[in-house]
Amino acid sequence: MTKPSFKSGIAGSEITRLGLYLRRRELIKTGLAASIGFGLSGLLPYSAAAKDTADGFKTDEKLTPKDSVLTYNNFYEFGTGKSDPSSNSDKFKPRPWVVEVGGMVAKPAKFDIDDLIRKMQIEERVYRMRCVEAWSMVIPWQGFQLSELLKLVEPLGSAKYVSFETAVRPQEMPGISDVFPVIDWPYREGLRLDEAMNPLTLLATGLYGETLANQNGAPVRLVVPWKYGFKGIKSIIKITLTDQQPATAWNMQNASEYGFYANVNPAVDHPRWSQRTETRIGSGSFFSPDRRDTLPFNGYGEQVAQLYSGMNLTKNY
Ligand SMILES: Nc1nc2c(c(=O)[nH]1)N[C@H]1C(S)=C(S)[C@@H](COP(=O)(O)O)O[C@H]1N2
Ligand SMILES: [Mo]
Repeated sequence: MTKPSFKSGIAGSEITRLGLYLRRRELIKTGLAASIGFGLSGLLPYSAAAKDTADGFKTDEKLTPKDSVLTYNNFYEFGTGKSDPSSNSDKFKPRPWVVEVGGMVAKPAKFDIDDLIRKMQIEERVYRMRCVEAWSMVIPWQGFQLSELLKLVEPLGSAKYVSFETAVRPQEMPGISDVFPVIDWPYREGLRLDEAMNPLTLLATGLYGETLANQNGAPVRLVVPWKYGFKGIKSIIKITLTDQQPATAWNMQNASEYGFYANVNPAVDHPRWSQRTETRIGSGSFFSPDRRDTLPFNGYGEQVAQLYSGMNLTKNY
């Protein structure tokens, strides 16, 4: 790799930037990003080629600072505090890692995560993320469409839903051994098959151009930008196609507060707080928080509203 020069004027640095971007994509593909990622991120401020696009894959909204994305997390396997996942996940070993995909499919298979990353088209998606706790972020993810993985295993006509499970490793995940666990492990999630096949639905393997950190769900996690953050199950080991609506961790924990659909919906309050507005993390200040109106389907209505036509979204929250 040649050392880029930033002294060659605007045109030159733009070319360098594009070169780095393409090179970084290559590195992400070959799984080398972790080992030299710090070098790249030291060279220039991360700049995603972000534009608001008709397909919803990009947005030109300001990115949430990487530091916030890495330290303000929900990942109860490592504790319930926002800083617990970044503080307590250093023992977690995201490699080697196998994802098992089975159930109602013609070709069940076990995929080594690095084989999968080499095989799939790794893309960058800049998504707005909205947590059920009324905060939000804008994150540049790298990953591949869940639909591409599901196509490999050939879902049967009888399959209607997809269920997901997180690894359970008490030795590596200290929160699992909490005396009064909030979640009945393993953490589980589910989607309807058409939601899973929607092009917005991503399996993320990186963010900010670097291999996914443990606290963000290494080595592979779900990202569904029109749903509340808890649908984005982390550190996935198992994906199962079924004809029954899957049990989900938060619905099992408290069904009146967390539904199966969990579509971002400002018109339906959580029983204990409003969902009408959200606080954007990493922008604004304590005295003047960046508070905004929450949009139906988190602003992705154009892409996904038709999945729910005729459904009562107050009942199916
Ligand atoms: N396995 C697992 N996945 C999980 C969670 C969890 O506790 N365990 N928390 C969810 C919640 S509530 C949110 S908001 C997102 C947060 O993702 P982030 O920390 O990468 O922003 O992860 C989701 N995925
Ligand atoms: Mo969340």
